[in-house]
Amino acid sequence: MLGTNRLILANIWVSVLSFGVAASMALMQAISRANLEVPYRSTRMYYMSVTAHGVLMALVFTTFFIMGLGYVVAQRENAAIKWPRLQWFCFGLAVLGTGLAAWAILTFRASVLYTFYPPLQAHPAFYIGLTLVVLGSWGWAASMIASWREARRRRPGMSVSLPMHATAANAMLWLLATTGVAAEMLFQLIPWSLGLLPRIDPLLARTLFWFFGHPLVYFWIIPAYVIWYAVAPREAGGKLFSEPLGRMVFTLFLVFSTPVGFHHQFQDPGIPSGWKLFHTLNTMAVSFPSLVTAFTVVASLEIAGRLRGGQGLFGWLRKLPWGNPTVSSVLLAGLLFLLGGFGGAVNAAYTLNSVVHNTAWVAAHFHLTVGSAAALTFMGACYWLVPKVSGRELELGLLAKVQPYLWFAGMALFSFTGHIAGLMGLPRRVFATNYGGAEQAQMWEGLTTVSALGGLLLHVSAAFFVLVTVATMLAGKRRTSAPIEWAEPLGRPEGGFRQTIWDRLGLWFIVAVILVLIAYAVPLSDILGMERYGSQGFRPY
Ligand code: HAS
Ligand code: CU
Repeated sequence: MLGTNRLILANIWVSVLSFGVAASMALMQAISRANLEVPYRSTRMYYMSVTAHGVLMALVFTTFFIMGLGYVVAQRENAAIKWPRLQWFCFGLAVLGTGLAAWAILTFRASVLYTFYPPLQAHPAFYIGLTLVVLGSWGWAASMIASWREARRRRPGMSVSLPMHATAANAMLWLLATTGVAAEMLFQLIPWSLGLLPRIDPLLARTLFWFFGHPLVYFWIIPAYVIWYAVAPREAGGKLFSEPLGRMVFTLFLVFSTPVGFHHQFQDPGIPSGWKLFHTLNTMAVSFPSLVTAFTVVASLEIAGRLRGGQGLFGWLRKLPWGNPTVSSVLLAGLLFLLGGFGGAVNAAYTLNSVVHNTAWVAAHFHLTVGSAAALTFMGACYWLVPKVSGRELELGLLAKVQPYLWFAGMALFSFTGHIAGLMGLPRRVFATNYGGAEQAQMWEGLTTVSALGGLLLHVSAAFFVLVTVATMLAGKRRTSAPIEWAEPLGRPEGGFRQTIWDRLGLWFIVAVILVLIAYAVPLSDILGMERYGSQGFRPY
């Protein structure tokens, strides 16, 4: 097996196993939603399991999959990845970090949820572990940018492939975004958890966190879009409707993803509302590339349906290969994301945010976005990718076929009810959604029970996914490994597309940095200039 394929598979292994642990942790949350009285159900267990679920899903499963996919893209582009030894070292670092953080969480030393807001305090191993994961991912990002540069050198004046462009944009976005969380870790959380700093400023920490936390969501969605643009249309038998539009989309993500963090802090004091408005406007700007994506990807799928003989306004929909799990994952992920994106626009409006902030609505929103648009796409991508890089046939194909539909049904039950209960005022992250039988809580009890039922379907779906990928990697029938091919764009000139302004990622990176400075310099210096008292650490569970 090629060395790079081994590295890709190693990343997928960590990703899939973390996903498995994270999914089983959610059982506690489902039980809590249904308010079932079972032994082992306690606040301590609940907050540990929410933390494990959030950290392993949102930060570990995604990051390792994304790194694996990045190597696939770079290898396809240049026949080799940059600095393979360094990449193995970074992989080791990230695995070590994951191990440290997981140890701290699973031994009840870090029940601080995946946002790790102080003054909740975790064991230093948690913060140090996550910092190592970020350090490892920096090595990956550097390798992606170097691959992109090499591809440009090899064919001067010509565009690199769309997936390479997207991956390089994502790597740059990641380097910019993670400076925020690195600063929070190094100057605040780590010294404070070690006892070197007696107090911590929660507002500063939250601001640095969301400087990172919002671009993080685009770090997740960009690789999913790579699958939507470059894999799904081909798997469905069609063509990419417009590659130039795709190129613009990924560049715009690089520019607008970071200067928006205050849309998570609308309700925080200490940040002037004018700056919050500026972040809202940027949030509108960063939604635009997703609207373009909805158009381009659906148009590409329509081409596929028509090439397969679909007629009329909607006839092409029925002709799509709904039984191909990679394609159905993308279709279903996209359907869920339509609603998730709509919810995002609600979140981003200052006044509406005051209704939904910190309610079950938000958890419902992000299960449609990261939990569906990204996660379901990644699962579907594994069914396409793992056989190709492992040189083995997909095992348990029937489970793979049903898995996306189970996810869709589970997520629909979970999220639709979550949105409604959130509007009624059900807070997020509560141990007992019935508040011990309180009267007000009775109005959403039916909804939380349905949402727990959705959780059950999600568990079955998650188990199917883990079974299929693990069985394929371990026991799939050997075959010759197949090459990776991207969807053919409509209207590609002989020899490929020439570079345009959207290809100049270095330039756009500078624009992104300037926007970030405008969005953050004044409010951050205000925060630092205020009289600050800070808080001691709390470990309630
Ligand atoms: Fe969000 C909170 C605003 C997108 C993730 N978001 C969160 C949190 C997470 C998250 C994890 O403004 C919770 C953080 C926490 O723990 O506190 N979000 C937005 C907006 C967008 C958005 C405006 N979010 C995402 C994406 C995420 C994600 C993407 C992860 C991957 N979000 C917010 C705000 C908050 C927030 C506030 C704070 C709330 C609070 O108060 O705490 C937009 O980017 C969305 C644009 C998307 C669209 C949809 C386009 C539709 C497409 C589908 C095409 C269909 C296809 C299918 C392909 C406009 C592209 C075709 C099928 C056929 C059958 C034909
Ligand atoms: Cu955000």
